[in-house]
Amino acid sequence: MKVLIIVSVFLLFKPTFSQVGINTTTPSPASVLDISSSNNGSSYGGVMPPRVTISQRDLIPVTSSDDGLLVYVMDGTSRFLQIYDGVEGVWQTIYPLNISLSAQLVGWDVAPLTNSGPSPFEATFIHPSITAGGLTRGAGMNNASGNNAWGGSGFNIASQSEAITANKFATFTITPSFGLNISLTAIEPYYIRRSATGPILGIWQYSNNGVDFFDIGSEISWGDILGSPGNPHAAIDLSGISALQNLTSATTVTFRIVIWGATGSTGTWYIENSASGNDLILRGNIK
Ligand SMILES: [Ca+2]
Repeated sequence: MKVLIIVSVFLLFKPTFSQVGINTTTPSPASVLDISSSNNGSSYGGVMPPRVTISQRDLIPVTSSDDGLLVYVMDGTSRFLQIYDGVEGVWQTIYPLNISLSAQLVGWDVAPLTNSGPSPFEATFIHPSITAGGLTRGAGMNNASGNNAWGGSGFNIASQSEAITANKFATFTITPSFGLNISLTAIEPYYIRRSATGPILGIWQYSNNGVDFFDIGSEISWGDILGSPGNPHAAIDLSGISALQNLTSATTVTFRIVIWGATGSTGTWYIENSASGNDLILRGNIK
């Protein structure tokens, strides 16, 4: 393809302003480089950014003055544009607008777990638009012997406020990636299994600063089904909670499930393996 490069220097103006046009003799006055896809109206092309693997990208000797440097990362089956963020000192992925509505942001599959699972139990799936902290037992929650489930014991305490004081809760966190806007929509339906002396009550809460927690909905009765897969619980709608909408990377949301009302210290509570895939799922809109 023929390529025309026109450099026009406007000497009449101070300071001088140089423009380069490729496939055009009339680069936009607003541009320093104006690339036309075609110079003949029949053949068209695009701009190819530098293509690198992640290890090749990491060989680029970037400094804070390289704010805005652009590459196209091709690594395994991953494909994404990245721009160097000279303030944070990291490569940031560029996402298209409105990439997903009600996407799965984070999900846990408890099927492979033994002895109530690890703490933290890192998520099975984390959408690239967020970072997530794993399911974590509060200091007042103990390991238990249940398999194919995540949870524990130690919920023999009488009320929500006492359970909070005694750290009888499970938590996880999510933080939107830089440059994205995320609105949380729902926690998918899930199953809870408990033992005969296990906790009977609980409540979901959220916090946007890790300190001040707010109830989501009202107190939940965990149910009387003691065998697998336990008791079904309805989806939790988050779309009406304004503090969980239009989140940015400046905010880490902590979810907390406060649990109480067991009649024995070894009474158990588990998020049960109830689906072939993830058993606890948080959804949200990403743009
Ligand atoms: Ca599962």
